[in-house]
Amino acid sequence: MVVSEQPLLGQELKTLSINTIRTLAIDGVQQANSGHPGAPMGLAPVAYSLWQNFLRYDPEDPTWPNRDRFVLSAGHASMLLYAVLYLTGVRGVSPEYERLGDFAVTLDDLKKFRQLDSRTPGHPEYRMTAGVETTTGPLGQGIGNSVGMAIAAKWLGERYNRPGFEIFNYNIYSICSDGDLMEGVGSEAASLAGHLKLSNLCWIYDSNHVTLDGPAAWSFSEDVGARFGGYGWNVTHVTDANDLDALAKAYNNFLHTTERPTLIIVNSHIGYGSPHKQDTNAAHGEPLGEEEVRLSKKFYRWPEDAKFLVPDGVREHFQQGIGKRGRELRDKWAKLFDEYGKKFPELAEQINQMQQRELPAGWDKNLPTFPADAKGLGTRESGGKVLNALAQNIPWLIGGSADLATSNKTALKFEGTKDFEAGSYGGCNFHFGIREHAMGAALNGMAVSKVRPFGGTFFNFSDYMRPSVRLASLMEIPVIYVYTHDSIGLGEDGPTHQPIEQLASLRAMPGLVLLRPADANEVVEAWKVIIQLRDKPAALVLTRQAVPTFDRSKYASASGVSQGAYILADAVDGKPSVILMATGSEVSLCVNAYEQLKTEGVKARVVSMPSWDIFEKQSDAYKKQVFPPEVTARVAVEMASTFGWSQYVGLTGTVVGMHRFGASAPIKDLLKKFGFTTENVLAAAREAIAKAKK
Ligand SMILES: Cc1ncc(C[n+]2csc(CCOP(=O)(O)OP(=O)(O)O)c2C)c(N)n1
Ligand SMILES: [Mg+2]
Repeated sequence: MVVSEQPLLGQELKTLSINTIRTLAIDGVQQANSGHPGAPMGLAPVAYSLWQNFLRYDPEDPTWPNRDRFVLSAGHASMLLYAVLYLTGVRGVSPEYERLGDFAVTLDDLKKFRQLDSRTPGHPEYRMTAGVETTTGPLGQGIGNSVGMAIAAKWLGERYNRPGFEIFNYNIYSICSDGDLMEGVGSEAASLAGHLKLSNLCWIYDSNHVTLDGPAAWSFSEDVGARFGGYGWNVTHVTDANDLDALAKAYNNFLHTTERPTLIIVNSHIGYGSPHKQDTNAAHGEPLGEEEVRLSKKFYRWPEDAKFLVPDGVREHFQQGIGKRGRELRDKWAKLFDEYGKKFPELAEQINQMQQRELPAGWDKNLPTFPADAKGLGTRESGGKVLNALAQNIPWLIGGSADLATSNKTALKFEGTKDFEAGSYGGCNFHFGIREHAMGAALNGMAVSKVRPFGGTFFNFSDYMRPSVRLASLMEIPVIYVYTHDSIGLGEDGPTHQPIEQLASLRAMPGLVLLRPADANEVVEAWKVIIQLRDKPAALVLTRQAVPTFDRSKYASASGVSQGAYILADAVDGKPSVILMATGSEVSLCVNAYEQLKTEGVKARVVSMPSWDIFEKQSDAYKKQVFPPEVTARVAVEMASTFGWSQYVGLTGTVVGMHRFGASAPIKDLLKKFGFTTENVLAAAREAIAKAKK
């Protein structure tokens, strides 16, 4: 290697810019004394070429709806993104998606990498830093999200573009690492993207032959190109990450590819410029150390002692490139959208509402109400009816199922509905296939694209997508999960399909709104709550089996659902000697027990409790009204793990729940075996009353 004695001199602006990204990453990690410098050092030219010469993105407005999306799926390389956001001068945005005057990332933020309350957290976080399109870090999720973004872009284009008015034609780029491609969710997502022929999607695979523990060859030896070829992707190679011409050729190749997503396999050297690490392939998820920082900077012909150095001309260089191109593109688009608004006011209005996460006027018209019916219907059935009514009113409420639409009742069936499929992207019915995890990741990508996505599967298989649900909660995005077959009540499919601990575990997830309605009219109310959420994902947990539709002239209105828990039936004087509480299908057992107790002159109260998390947000006064502290005789009934119920039944209360996995049998046998009968609830109630009297 040739090392000049004259730092910075003679470097072309592009080299200078690339080395600025590298050294900012090095210094940020070193200062934080934690993080991954190696990947940004290797990938700097890849990001530089993309942002400076290809990305259709205006740093002045990171919320421009038709911007190209950049997803750093290898979230551990976050300093790469932060350095680029700083150097390109991306503007700040408020959590309400309003543009701010300040910058998304300042030099000061780079110095505060990984510090409390900084805008440069360890891994990129959506809503925390403008320009971060989605939260990444858990490998595989970012590329999974990118598929959802590509889906949304195709859908928006087909739904809203008109001849001469290409309002949506943006592309999605994602940098991914060995880890991203090893993770199952990445494979599911790639398979789905290939199937859907998402030509607007480009993954840039950083093939650096190393992972955290050592050489990638220790655990990864497949032919990635052949694999993606098999998925139906366009696969191209760049043999040296530092070859800007080859990178440009590859990006152009992507731009000219139709009917297939593109994978660009880039061979790179992790920690490029840091001779020590390169030679040893040593562990790299740590700062370089002062000595190696110097050596690397020497290699880049950088002043060895300079820290966070941004040479004159670098930021201006980015302004001349992406800044100028982006501004022109956005200006042109703004004029086009103005014209579009005049010609197609209704469509423009929809786009604007979507961008603000507003609901169209009349979103709740024609919602069904269900008459009292002792036999009733499965909440999945009523759920499907409400969903269909809502989707008719909200054109961007779109989604599907992981191959269980018939069971989940998530298919949209009103006049004019179509499937979303390869080559025909305007449909509202999505077929995610048996890929729950990729569905979860794609739903997140769709949600950050501002459509309102829903996805269904059996409740038990929420486990298969849980990492994506968790990220939706962390990102505060309003994804909707329709989980049916919510208990042992699903019957014959048996314990492999019967959820037990899923309610408890999802209730433990911060920010997720979970609703398990008791009857058809609670389903209507639950959907009303969910559809009005703007910054929270929601899980709607529904039965397979029929549940009675309560007579609301006799019992309280289902509107109580909006408070999370409400008194459905009460003692005449409002002073019960026992409280029976339940969610979902078990509420009717409590109602039966209540009616029986009433005939015996025992004063009971039934609390229907579809959502713990919503109830927890109510005032103390309301909570005490529902659960008066002096009433200690309490019984909870839920066909699930009892974990957590003690906070409502108290130390002396009883929980009729599941303490083991279920079994394969007809529902009536299961209910009997596991004690979900009116008799058993009655016995528990009597016992609770007796205990409280002692
Ligand atoms: C799901 C998940 N598992 C584990 C990790 C921890 N982790 C961070 S980076 C990394 C692997 C790094 O290898 P690679 O993906 O090739 O990235 P590179 O180091 O080459 O940039 C791991 C295991 C993670 N971020 N996400
Ligand atoms: Mg690697």
